[in-house]
Amino acid sequence: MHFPQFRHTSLIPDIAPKAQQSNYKPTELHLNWMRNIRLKIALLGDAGVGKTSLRRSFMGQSFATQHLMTIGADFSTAQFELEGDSITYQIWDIAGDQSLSRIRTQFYNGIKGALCVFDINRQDSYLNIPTWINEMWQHNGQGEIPLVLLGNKSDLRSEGSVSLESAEEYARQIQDSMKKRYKITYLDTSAKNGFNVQEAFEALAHQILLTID
Ligand SMILES: Nc1nc2c(ncn2[C@@H]2O[C@H](COP(=O)(O)OP(=O)(O)OP(=O)(O)O)[C@@H](O)[C@H]2O)c(=O)[nH]1
Ligand SMILES: [Mg+2]
Repeated sequence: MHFPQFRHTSLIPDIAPKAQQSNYKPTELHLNWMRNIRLKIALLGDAGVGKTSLRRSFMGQSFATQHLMTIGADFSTAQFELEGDSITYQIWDIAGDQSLSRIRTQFYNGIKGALCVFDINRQDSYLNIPTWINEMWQHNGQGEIPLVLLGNKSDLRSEGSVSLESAEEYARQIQDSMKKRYKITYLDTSAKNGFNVQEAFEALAHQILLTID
């Protein structure tokens, strides 16, 4: 399985030192540089839905069975390639606990997109999604920005879970309600077994790239 690599420094193309030589003429290959794109994104949703677990899974880190509540927000970076571009995500994993609601609005500033997560076995976390989306649109500084809706813990799907059809219909409703014409995707995910985790992070980057192209 391919995992994104941690990067804490900016990505500098290999040929940069060569380009500084006075007799250097760029070849066709060198002109075909990958774009290095930095994107600040947020993970949001109720406490315990699995935001930190999804982030850890995306970064190839092990699954932790206990819930270690995030305080405020966790910041990390991850680098991966998508459609010929090199993407460096700056991920703000925002605490879902309601007692932290006053401090978390500051973390939305400048984000380009968000993964909005609920637990498919907790209706309350599903019903709270509009509150999260509105809060994020209100505080990111650009209004309606791309998002991907995630129903996590799909490894525990049972009869009483939020159905795929309901969640997909809800994603369509969000899309129709927006002034901007973004596609809102819904994905079932499992941080436990990795189902759709890579796809979720890539789907968000894909949508964001469409807005900045
Ligand atoms: N079975 C299963 N359990 C999961 C999954 N994702 C997370 N969990 C469990 O759910 C609990 C909460 O996960 P976290 O990732 O800490 O949740 P969070 O959304 O970051 O919570 P806050 O930081 O408090 O906002 C932990 O016990 C995880 O092991 C999943 O996909 N499947
Ligand atoms: Mg967390």
